[in-house]
Amino acid sequence: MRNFISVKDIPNLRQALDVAFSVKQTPFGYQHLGHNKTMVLVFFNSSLRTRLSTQKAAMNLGMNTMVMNVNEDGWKLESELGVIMDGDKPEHLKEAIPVIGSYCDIIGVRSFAKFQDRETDYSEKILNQFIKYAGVPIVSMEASTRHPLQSFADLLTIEEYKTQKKPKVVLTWAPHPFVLPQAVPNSFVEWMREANYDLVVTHPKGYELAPEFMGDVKVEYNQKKAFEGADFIYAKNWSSYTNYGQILSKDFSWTVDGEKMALTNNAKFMHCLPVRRNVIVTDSVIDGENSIVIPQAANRLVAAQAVLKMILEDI
Ligand code: SN0
Repeated sequence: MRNFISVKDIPNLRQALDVAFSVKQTPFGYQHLGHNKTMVLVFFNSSLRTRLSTQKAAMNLGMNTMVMNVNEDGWKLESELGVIMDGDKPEHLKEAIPVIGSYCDIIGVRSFAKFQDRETDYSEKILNQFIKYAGVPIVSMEASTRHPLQSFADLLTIEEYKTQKKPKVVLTWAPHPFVLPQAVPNSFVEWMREANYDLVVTHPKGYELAPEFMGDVKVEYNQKKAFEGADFIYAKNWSSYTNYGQILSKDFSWTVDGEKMALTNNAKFMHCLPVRRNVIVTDSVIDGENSIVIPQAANRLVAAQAVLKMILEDI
C-alpha cells in the first residue's frame, strides 16, 4: 500500500483485518520494519487519539516520529495556487510539503473541512497537495471528507464484538452545539458498506450525506424505528451537506438515551470521541455496560499500526 486515504487504498479488507489482529497480538513483533525510518505527523487541527495512537503505532514498529502543529508551531501555510503571497502566510504548501518529505519516510496529515465552500472541501485540496508534492507515502489522519483510521478501528471493534456474521449497524445523527465535519460519518458508511454489514443511517431531514458515500444505503428518518433490532449504535453529529456546513437542528430528542437503547437488540454503543456527554449521549448510556467507546478508541492504535505496517512493507 502506498497512501492511506480511504478504504479503497486497502487491496484486501479481510487481509488487512488479519494484519490488525496480528499486530494487536504481537505489537513489538515487527520492529525491524521501521528501523531507521521516520514519520512526521502534520496537524492543521486538534487531536488527542489520532496523535497519540499514530505516534505509538509508529514507535511500536521501530520508527521515529516528529509532530508538527502547523498553525501553532510553524509558519502559516498558503494552500491556494497562483496567489500573491503578501498576506499572513509566509510559506506555500508547494515548498513546505516536499521539505517535510525530505526529512522522513511517511507523512501523516490532518486537515479538516473549512466549510467555506463545499466543492473546495470535497476536492481535498490540502490532502491532494500532500500526495502530489511529498515524494513519500501519505496517511490521512482525517481530511475534509474522510477519517479512514477511525473507520478502520470502528470495523475492527465491530468484528471483535459482533455475535453474528452480518450485524445490524445503525449510524445515528445526534445534536451538537457547533458545526462538525461529515468526515467521520462519510468514512464510516464507506467502510461499513465494504464490510457488507446491514447498515441503516438515521438523521433529521436535511442531514443527508453525500450520494457518493451513501450509494443505496438505507436512510430511516424515524430514529426509534432505526434503532429496532440494532446490534451496534454508532452516534455522531455532522453538519448539513446539502445546506453545506449549516446546523439545521439542535433537537435534543435525537440524543441517544437508555429508552432508545432499550429498543435495540442489546446493542453496543459506539462513538469516535471526543463526545459531548448529555448532548450526543446520556451519561447512563456512555457509562453503561454496553458502551464500547474505550476499546473502540484503543483500537485506533491497532488500526494505525496495521496501516503503517502495510505501508512500510511496500517502501
Ligand atoms: C471531529 C469531527 O470530525 O467531528 C473529530 C472527530 C474524530 N470532532 C470535533 O471536532 C469535535 C469538537 C467538539 O467541539 O465537540
